[in-house]
Amino acid sequence: MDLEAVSKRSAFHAKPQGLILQYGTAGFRTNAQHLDHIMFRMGLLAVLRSKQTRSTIGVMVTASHNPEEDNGVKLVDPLGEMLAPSWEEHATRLASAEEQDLPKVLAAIVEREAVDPQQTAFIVVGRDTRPSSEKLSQSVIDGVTVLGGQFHDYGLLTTPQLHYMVYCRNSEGRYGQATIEGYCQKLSRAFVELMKQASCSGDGSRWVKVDCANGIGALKLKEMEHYFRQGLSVLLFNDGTEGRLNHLCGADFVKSQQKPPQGMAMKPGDRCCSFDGDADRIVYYYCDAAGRFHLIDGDKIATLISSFLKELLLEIGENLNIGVVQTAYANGSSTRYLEEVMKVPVYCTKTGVKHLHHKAQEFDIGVYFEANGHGTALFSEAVEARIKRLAQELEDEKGRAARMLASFIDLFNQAAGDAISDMLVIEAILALKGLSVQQWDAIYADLPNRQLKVKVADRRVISTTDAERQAVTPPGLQEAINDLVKKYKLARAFVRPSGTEDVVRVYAEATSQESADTLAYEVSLAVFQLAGGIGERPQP
Ligand code: G16
Repeated sequence: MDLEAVSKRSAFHAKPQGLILQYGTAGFRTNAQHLDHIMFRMGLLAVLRSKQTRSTIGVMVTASHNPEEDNGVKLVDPLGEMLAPSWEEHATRLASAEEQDLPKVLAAIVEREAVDPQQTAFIVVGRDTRPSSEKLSQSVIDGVTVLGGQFHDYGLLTTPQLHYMVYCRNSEGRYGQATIEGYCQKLSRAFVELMKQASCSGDGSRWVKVDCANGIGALKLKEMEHYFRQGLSVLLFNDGTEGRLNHLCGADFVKSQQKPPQGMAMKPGDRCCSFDGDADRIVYYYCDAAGRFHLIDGDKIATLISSFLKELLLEIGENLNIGVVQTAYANGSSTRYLEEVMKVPVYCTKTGVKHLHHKAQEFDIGVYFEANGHGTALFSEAVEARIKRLAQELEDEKGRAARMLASFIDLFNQAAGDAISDMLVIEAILALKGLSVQQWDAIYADLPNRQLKVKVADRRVISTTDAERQAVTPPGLQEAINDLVKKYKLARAFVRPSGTEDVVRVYAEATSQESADTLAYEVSLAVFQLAGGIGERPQP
């Protein structure tokens, strides 16, 4: 490894003195102007990770739900998963090294991880539609090539498509073909197969309205729709031809504001959904006859999916162990419904798909969703093989259920939460069960809730425990939250520093919207006062 060449090349991607960024919930994220050196260095790190694992590693340039002027980067590990935690630490160290220390930090990672410098490296790169993404992905490639790595640049991709490509390449094609064509065909074939089984919807008359957040999801749906048109038509809104990315639209806006995106024509009862900026999250919604907006978030998606999978297993006669994984943001009603009515074990992890994904891998079938609509279902290799065998062997109703489950296994993107794949899964389940969006929504009633953001000087002053449900520091904050929560019936609240934005997030839940709103405001004020709030004080 020619560390001198790295130093020379790095001068073209010089780190601004003193700028320290951390590998957060989903990689590095900040204003795109500050990211050139990070991109170059993540190209370097991807090469080391690829050499160490002797596998293809992915690098995705995106800031997902963040505003258009931000950008970000994350590395994708061999099975399409998020980067291993010990390597996140290397990433932060590498990103923080001043120019003159870069060779030393690289050499330390090589030694610590026993990287064989002679080993070849292969990196795949993808990017979202942000104006800054193309140039930043070139900086990644610069980092890859200076360390002698080979690469394939997929150009514009959704984040989950890049995860899929990495998984395909490292499974020697067992998971699928590592091309856009392969992705479209695998998912569409499974979807169309399922729609043939739906009595009233296999005739091509089914449609759904999709808000694409003015992002990559629009391009990729347009590219893919002819593959599945037989089963579903998609009417695209916020497709990027006019508005700004994630501005007043997209899954994050709809979930956090609990209102429809701008730019979508919604009639009462229309089934609508929103993707986020890189199409790894999805939420559904509709308006009732009185014009009232109803949100169907990741918790209800998890409930629909896990109950349907359970029904299929019952029909096949297979007793497999299904678990659902959520985070502290999961609505209390969803957890109660899953545990008490559906009798499915529910686990809570820290925010971040990486945490949920690993927990979900512990089950035969693990369904994980964050309330914000980020999630998927995972099937163990043994379960996948068994179901696919049963699909061929069994006859009658049992065989039909096994074949449907086999198709669902192919339809889920098991590398990462994927808005396109999840939308097709949801549409297939609704069609097969003959459920309207209102009937789905009525499975249980969400507890009213509110999410707010508070600006503080340094959000790292807040640390948490118990899957982020309790604040450990600063002193007195958790006691203050406890006292506030006590004032309301069946209420709960927590705070945590965001890993993707420079804010502290506040969540409150109560039996009425008014109580949830007031509690969220009061907790925000406590954060502002005890954790060094800056700027405008939270307003009621
Ligand atoms: C990312 C992560 C999600 C997480 C979200 C918000 O989503 O992949 O798991 O829920 O950030 O994280 P935080 O609250 O720490 O800011 P995305 O869609 O932006 O990639």
